[in-house]
Amino acid sequence: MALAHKGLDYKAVPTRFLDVPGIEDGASTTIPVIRDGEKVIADSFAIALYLEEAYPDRPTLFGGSGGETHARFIERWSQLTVHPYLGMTALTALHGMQDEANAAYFRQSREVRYGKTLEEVGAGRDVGLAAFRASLEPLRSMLAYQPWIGGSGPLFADYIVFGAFQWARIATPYRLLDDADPIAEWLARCLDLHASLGQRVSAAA
Ligand SMILES: N[C@@H](CCC(=O)N[C@@H](CS)C(=O)NCC(=O)O)C(=O)O
Repeated sequence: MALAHKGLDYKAVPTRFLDVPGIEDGASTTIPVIRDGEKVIADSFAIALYLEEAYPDRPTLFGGSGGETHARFIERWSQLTVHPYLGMTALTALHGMQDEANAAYFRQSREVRYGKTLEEVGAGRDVGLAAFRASLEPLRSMLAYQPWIGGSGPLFADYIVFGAFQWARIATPYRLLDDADPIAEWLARCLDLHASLGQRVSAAA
């Protein structure tokens, strides 16, 4: 979304978990990683900061230095509040999408991270749904003031949270939000951005 926002051409390389350590001579233990000429950058936020600095004449991803620091708050909120529950809904489905070797790696690494089996993690999703929806209230009530986290148009902060929901959307059909929820409407707007880029990956059935 950040690359599309900047209007940059790119080639995407889908990568399996076990292939991540081999990317760009071991540049990172996680994806995304981008190469731009001689530059290799890992981590979504670092990539967005790099794009902002390298392509200042393209549409801004942050709207200035205050936007960069505020976006870090959104990123921390997304990772610490939004991601854990989305992971709970999506883990077993993500496991089911892997080949044998990647499934074994995914199970082992995630079970260590969560301290439970994947099935035990997933079993908490119905019980946790109402609390998850309530935890999104700051975003929901913000949408009564402005259509995007970025204000009148989307910024990287929108893509951070959208990316988390997109991860769940392509993994599981589990209904995270009520259709009438303003957050569901905002997600639909995100899916329409940049020639409906987000819709090029189908929702899980
Ligand atoms: N905060 C990082 C998180 C990246 C991340 O966790 N990536 C996962 C996949 S989406 C990964 O590469 N995991 C590798 C592994 O589990 O071995 C970012 O946004 O770039």
